[in-house]
Amino acid sequence: MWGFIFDLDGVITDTAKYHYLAWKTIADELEIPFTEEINERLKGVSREKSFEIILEVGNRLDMKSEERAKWCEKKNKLYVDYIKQMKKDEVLPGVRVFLEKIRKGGDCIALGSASKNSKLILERLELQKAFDVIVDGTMVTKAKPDPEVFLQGAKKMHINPENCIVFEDSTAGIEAAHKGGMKTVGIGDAKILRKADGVIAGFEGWTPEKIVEEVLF
Ligand code: B16
Ligand code: MG
Repeated sequence: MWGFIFDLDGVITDTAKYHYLAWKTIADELEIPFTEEINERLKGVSREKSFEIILEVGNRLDMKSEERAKWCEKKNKLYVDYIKQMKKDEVLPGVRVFLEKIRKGGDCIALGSASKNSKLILERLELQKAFDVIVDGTMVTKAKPDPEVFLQGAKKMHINPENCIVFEDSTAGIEAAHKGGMKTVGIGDAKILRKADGVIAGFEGWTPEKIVEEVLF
């Protein structure tokens, strides 16, 4: 039996664009340049770490933790306003069918996300019932690339890490899954996700069996 663990942002849905818009507003207010390249570095990492990367770019690492917390809170309010408007058709192509196929095959499904907003996002996408286990940023103490989020997922599914397959769009997430002893499938660009065991562009046309046979072995 396999345990399939899915990252949320960039794998199930594209919330990266909303993170980008919210962080861009914050960076503009702080007069820190914010590019797509910086945005790439924020994928998969926690809110606080994301802000630290932005401060590093702007040479503002001297900012005190209370002030950092205020900016992170402001960013989150902007972000939540975007995700409250999400529609269920914002699930990425092929994902719903892929999840249904795993269910039918009797394997286990977990969410392993760094986001503290995963509950709201899954509600908006009407996907709450698609997962047997949910582990997100509200439940872990160590962020990706630490394997904690995925190890908790495996434990809650009662499946050994070596029998877990993690789907991730970020390099931090691929590193986390490997550290946890799991197999990895990158979602996106093979040049960026070159450390993954296999990379696919998206779920359309894939079945769980085909992933195991053609991508991992
Ligand atoms: P929040 P994932 C991650 O989600 C995002 O990729 C990352 O950009 C974000 O900073 C992080 O969640 C925290 O999100 O501010 O909502 O708690 O890719 O691990 O599903
Ligand atoms: Mg992600």
